[in-house]
Amino acid sequence: MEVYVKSRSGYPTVRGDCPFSHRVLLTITLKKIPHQVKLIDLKNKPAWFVDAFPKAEVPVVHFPEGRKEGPEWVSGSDTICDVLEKEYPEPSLRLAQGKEAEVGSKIFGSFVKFVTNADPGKEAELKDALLAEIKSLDAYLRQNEGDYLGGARVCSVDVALYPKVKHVCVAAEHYKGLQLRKTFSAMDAWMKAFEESVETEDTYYPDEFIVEGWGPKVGLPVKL
Ligand SMILES: N[C@@H](CCC(=O)N[C@@H](CS)C(=O)NCC(=O)O)C(=O)O
Repeated sequence: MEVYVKSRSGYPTVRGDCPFSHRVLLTITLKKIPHQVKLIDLKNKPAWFVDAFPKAEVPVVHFPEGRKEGPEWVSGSDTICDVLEKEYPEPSLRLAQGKEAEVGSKIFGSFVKFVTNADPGKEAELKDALLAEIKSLDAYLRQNEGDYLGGARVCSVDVALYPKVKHVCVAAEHYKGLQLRKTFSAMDAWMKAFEESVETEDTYYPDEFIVEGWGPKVGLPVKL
């Protein structure tokens, strides 16, 4: 299986900072699925990629000949992770309880609105909206038993949310001066557990990649 992910901004041969690609790589790594990583430079997309995928977004996965279901290209992290869960059910990343399904689901959208805001009159309102979402995640984790959103074992919601929350924490500190991990300690403990037990060299990228990636978008409303 080939996995196409974002390269580092300005470094086409280095794996980059896309939270959706990160989610797929985490899923593949947890499930120990044999794969090859291929990089796409989003500033210089190959013609075949743009022709094949109208949205021209990563991640994209290519299942080769020899797969039981046949060769196939699959795009979109939701669809990719659903297919991987079905075809590689062990270890299971299915939700443990169900109540964790929607936890933190509005954080990334609130963050994008805040970090790309160009209107000083809206700054406080957008900051408060993001803080309210983070506070709600922190409160959930505080009353939760176990290191992860569904309890003792990591599930697909942790794997989808952690990469986004990492972006939020790193970029909000660098560009907006918010120290979210220091303020929200239950969220910080969840992130530390994830970093120590789930993240590996094959999935990790340094904070500076995130800072570089968001730089051109800060204060510049963009459709993501
Ligand atoms: N809904 C998609 C979103 C993927 C996405 O937005 N990827 C970004 C990189 S982080 C992308 O490829 N953007 C295209 C571009 O920047 O041209 C998914 O879940 O996979």
